[in-house]
Amino acid sequence: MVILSNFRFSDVSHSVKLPKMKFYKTLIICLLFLSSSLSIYAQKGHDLWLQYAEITGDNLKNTYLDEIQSVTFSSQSETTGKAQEELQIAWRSFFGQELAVNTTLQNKALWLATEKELPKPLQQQLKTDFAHINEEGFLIKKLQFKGKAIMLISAKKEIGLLYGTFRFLKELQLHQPIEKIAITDSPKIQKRVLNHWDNLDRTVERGYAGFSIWDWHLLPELIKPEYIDYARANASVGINGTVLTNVNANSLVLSPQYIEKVQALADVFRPYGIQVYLTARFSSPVETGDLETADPLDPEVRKWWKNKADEIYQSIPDFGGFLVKANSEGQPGPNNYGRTHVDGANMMAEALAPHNGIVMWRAFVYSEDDPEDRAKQAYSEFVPFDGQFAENVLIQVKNGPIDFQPREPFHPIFGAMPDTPLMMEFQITQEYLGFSSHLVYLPKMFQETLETDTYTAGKNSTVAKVIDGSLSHKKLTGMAGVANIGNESNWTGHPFGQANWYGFGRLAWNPYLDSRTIAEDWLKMTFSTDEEFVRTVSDMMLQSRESVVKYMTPLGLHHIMATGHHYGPGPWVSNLSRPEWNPVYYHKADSLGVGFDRTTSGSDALSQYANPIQQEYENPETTPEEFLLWFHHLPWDYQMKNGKTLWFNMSSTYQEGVEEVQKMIQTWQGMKKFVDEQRFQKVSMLLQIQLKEARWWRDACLSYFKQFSKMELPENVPQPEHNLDYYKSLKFPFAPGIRPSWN
Ligand code: GCV
Repeated sequence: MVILSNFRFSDVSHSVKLPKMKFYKTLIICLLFLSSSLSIYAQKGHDLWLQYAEITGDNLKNTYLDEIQSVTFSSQSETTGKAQEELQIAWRSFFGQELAVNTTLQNKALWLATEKELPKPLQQQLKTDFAHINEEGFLIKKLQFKGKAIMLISAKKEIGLLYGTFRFLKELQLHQPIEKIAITDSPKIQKRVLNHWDNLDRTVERGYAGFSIWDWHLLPELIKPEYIDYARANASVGINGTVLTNVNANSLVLSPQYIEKVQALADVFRPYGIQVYLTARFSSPVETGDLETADPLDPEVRKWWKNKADEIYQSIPDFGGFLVKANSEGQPGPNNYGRTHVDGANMMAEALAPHNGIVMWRAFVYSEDDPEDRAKQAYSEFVPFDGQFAENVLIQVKNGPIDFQPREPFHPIFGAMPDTPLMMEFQITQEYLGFSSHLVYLPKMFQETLETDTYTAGKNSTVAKVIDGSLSHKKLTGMAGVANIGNESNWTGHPFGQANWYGFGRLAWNPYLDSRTIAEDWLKMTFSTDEEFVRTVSDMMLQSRESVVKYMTPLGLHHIMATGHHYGPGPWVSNLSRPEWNPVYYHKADSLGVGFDRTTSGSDALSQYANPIQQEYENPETTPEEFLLWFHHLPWDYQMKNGKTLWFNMSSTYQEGVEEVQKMIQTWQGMKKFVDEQRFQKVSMLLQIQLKEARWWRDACLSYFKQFSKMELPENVPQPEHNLDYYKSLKFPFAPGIRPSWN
């Protein structure tokens, strides 16, 4: 896109020799046409939900322009400068004009002022509003001040003014009548962080949208405009932190050479209220060659981390802290020295504490040497440490106990560590949900986890309450999302992948939001405010998550994806060195039935949940059917609630999933008039890939499981296109997102 927009007619015409002029003229005209149309369309994708589409309705446009005739800033900071820039970007795009900036407040002005900058009487008048917001919150209010009609955006801090500005602009994007714009809002979670699994060579682990957006080689000198757009997009939904590097960490990022590069990014993000964090490889003191051990109780090691933290803070005074994957999937950690997670996390916490930095210590641990059900291991390892972590440690827990599956029950750690701040980790990148070629609206899934009752402190102890700290009065709170962003011109590959980034941000700000509202807002800002379009496409988005569960892992099946890259089905895989990496470990299909018995007669993972979950799920008849095979091993002819067999239900659910994708295709075709050609075509083509892959999933899984069930497919389910050997033979050595060493 950048190349095309820099393309100049004169550059080409001079280099063309006369005899070939006609041919080249045609070529150039074609190229120009292509370049202009491509850059317009690519721009739409690049602009995400900040399209600021022209406001055309005369009434609406005139009211907005009449009510807001200028803007006045009481504070002049880098952050309010960004608010000003954003207002101008929006005004030009909405109305084709600049918004006048006045130093003195005029009638019909937008006024940005922090609480302290407001005149005393106004502070007094708004006392109750200010009492309701926190340090990052804001209020937007229409009021009369000294005979002037004012639209006030106020906050305790400058960052609140920027968030308020983005919210105000969102209201305009949603075509909200100006008299209805009255908002008081604050984030309910403190650390709202993207986790980039980006490597220093710019590959992205589980990344499906191209290479990393961080151009390490050219940093710190080259600051790409994309970095600013990234910051704008994040700030617009309230994301206030970014972990730049992969949790499978490289200690090089802690070297002075890289700290300088990180500093350059931190400088770009700071005015947008975004802190940078790094992943810290536990063995760094050894790998840098400085020490012979990384034992967290060794005084030299502790000093090493302290010095490292001091060094980073010298360059980046608002550095956020470290994210650590320790003793997990081959990463080094305190266990290597006979020490515990508490020893490791607290050592780093001690180094960061004087600078107000935090440690996000991951609870994603399981071991090949532990014969225990993998779903139980993290709980068994972490819950006994409840209350022992330092104050500036957040334990980062994945939403479910296995690994970002299309559907998992909530992680039993939520609610089980009342004396430890727990941070949610969602995966926005679709490692197990069709990569960036499947349209799957994830906020629906995130909401499902957040609103689930853990019952750990009686009824209504939802996961959201654990995360926002309200269940057990936590001071430090957080939510992380593994980013789905890459250097694709539209950031996420699939145009609908943007909704997952957007939705993550909205839920991190307020984990009680309804995913339908989020989808509707996103559609209006990204595509069109047309009612028919928004209703139809939001229905499709909300259904999409259930569809992927149906055609990949219905009824509680899980982790039956192909090896390594996790692309496509692989329920037959049984030859991997670690038992819990093999799909057969999870479905346990045999002639007697299918599913993982996690009740008292099996692994007893259920005992990690509170009652009534334990009691209800102990019995297959009272277990929600979407989790049936997660908790039970049942005969193929087990009778389900609809009176049909398990095999019948499994097969028809796979088929339903495929049919739902067909329906999505039809729905999308009907939306052509609302969407620009480029995005319309891209989504259409991707939906065809999704359909092909949904059929592949259905056919491969049913062919495989049929060997055990020995039962016929229901009439409405077509016979698989190929035999099982064919599906088993498929290999994808170059599927994206894979760690080279796992290939
Ligand atoms: C970054 C899963 C993924 C890995 C990922 C790991 C984690 O196992 O497949 O790629 O590693 O989760 O979350 O640490």
